[in-house]
Amino acid sequence: MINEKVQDVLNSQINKEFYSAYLYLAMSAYFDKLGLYGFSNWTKIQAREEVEHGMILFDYIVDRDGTVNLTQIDVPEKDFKNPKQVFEKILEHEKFVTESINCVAEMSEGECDIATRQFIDWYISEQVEEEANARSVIKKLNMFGDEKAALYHLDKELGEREYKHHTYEAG
Ligand code: OFO
Repeated sequence: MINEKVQDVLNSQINKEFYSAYLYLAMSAYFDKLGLYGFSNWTKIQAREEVEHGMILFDYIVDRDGTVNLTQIDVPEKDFKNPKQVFEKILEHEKFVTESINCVAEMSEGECDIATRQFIDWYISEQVEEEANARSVIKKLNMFGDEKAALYHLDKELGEREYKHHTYEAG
């Protein structure tokens, strides 16, 4: 059985992860329209990872004999100014998700739910990686400015990202 307050924050985290997937998909569609298929690939793969993050939380609640409570997912923003603005928004969003994950950690610790406290460690590390990834693209975009050739190369680089499957297994 899982503590009810912890279950609530985990359920709300599921919603945030699926919203993240929606947001990345909206960004991917924006890049497709610009013909930046590498940027589109990168954000589409990130969307798949976000679905996975949501599903890992889902499976964890089930394993703890809790109740999954799915709620409405907000409509993501879809009008963006340029690639750099998209990555600034990604960084801003991931910082928000990091804070939310920190709250799950704090809540599980406060409620002496050590299993959840341990479980959430993977998400804490994942957030460090996601913020760093967004920062690294922003730095490159800052360096290149509006240079078309550089954007072309970065698009190629982001097109090389491959999907990595993560799962959660109890025990
Ligand atoms: Fe699930 O890490 Fe991004 O939002």
